[in-house]
Amino acid sequence: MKRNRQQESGDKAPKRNIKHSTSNIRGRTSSIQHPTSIIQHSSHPRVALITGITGQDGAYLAEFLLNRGYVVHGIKRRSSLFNTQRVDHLYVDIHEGHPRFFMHYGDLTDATNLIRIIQETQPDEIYNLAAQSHVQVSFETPEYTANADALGTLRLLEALRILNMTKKVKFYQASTSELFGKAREVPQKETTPFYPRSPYGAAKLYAYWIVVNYREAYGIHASNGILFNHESPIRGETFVTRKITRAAARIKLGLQKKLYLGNLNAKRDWGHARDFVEAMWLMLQQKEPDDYVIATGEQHSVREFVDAAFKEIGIGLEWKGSGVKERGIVKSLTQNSKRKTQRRSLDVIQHSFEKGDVLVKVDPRYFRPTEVETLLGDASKARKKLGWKAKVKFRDLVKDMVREDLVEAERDHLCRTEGFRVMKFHE
Ligand code: NDP
Ligand code: GDR
Repeated sequence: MKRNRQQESGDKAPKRNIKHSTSNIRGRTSSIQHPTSIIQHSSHPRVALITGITGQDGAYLAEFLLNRGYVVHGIKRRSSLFNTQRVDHLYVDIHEGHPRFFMHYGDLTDATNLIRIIQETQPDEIYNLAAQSHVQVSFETPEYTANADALGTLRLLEALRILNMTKKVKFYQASTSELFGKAREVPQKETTPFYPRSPYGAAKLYAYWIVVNYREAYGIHASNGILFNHESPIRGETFVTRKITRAAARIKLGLQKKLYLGNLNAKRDWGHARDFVEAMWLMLQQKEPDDYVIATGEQHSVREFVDAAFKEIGIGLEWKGSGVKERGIVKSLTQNSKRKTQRRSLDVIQHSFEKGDVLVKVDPRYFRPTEVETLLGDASKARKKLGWKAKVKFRDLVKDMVREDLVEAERDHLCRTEGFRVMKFHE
């Protein structure tokens, strides 16, 4: 049986709400266990296999399924550093309880390993969330993106055929609003024609159609969730929303001077990841497989997101200039900007900005070779057939993200002032 440092030391990761798991869990160990260990402890709960378990959606979905009594297996990639921070709070030491959460090393580019994991775990439901998911990065790594995002999906579906599991397993594919790309109609729904605008979008287009094809050809219960952007406090730091909320928090505490962004005019339909993972599960509980748009139906620009995030920390911005010369300037400072932080030692921080200072600038490095300018989803089918509706509103999403990033910034500030090293992340 594989053992990890956590099992050897008996160090059990604290149970906590995933909302709070973003900031304080860096460096926790992983929880790789051999699947035979579950057979001894479980009666007959449903078994889910999640690819991309270490990502934003993987973490929320794992928590969601565990709360419903599932045994959850996740596939994680080998990495030179621990990459399980988002799910460490779900770990239960095998010596201290009856774990229902297990992770296996694997990769969507490795077919034999996927076949073995599916054979060993015998899932009832597979959620294929793993992907090179960054649109801009897909222009730098188009071949790898196609391999993982397009062929990776094919490998999983083929594994089901090879293992003769096409009738046993329900399959969820993480499809995306990026399929609509240069959108042909507003709002976008299941029948809107696709027009992807990036190697990522094109790879996901293949994945979408191969899922439809395997459903029709082999009768697999396979569904595409065409999800619009969804965010959270554990969103990857290089996606625009988290980049903004992190920067707002760090600027407030004097850890960062400015925020550099690309296309401020881009418009997205932003929801909360916690809401969206429920829709994934609902799709697999239906009698028949199908494809669904999942969205909030509300749209905002990147500029509006910046405004909302800075408002949360008490800074009113005004925008001057246009194109690459556009900048966000401090127009007003409200009581919020002086709001007490959680730690008294931070209350004495002197702001390093004042009215008239430029806090946001445009850097053309973040422009994309082809851009998706505007996306807005119509999720009426999901509402009607799945009974699903987004609960978290835009303002609450921004609030949630800024609040958690403030906690993280406070910790960094404290470490720095006490002489400890703070990680410097570069985009
Ligand atoms: P993340 O980028 O946060 O997570 C992606 C996950 O995939 C990570 O666990 C990553 O591992 C893993 N992964 C990447 N490449 C491979 C590979 N070759 N083999 C195995 N695992 C791999 O994405 P999200 O959680 O935000 O999104 C989940 C899925 O939903 C993705 O497929 C994404 O494309 C799609 N999607 C996301 C939307 C969103 O707004 N969040 C909207 C629509 C679709 P590691 O941690 O090691 O990097
Ligand atoms: P997106 O998300 O491309 O929609 O893909 P992202 O947050 O990266 O970009 C959204 C929009 O913001 C603009 N933008 C910037 N983006 C980033 N990352 N960094 C910047 O500095 C910046 N400035 C402006 C972008 O140009 C874009 O228009 C996400 C991913 O989660 C995909 O996996 C998923 O499929 C889609 O959402 C739906």
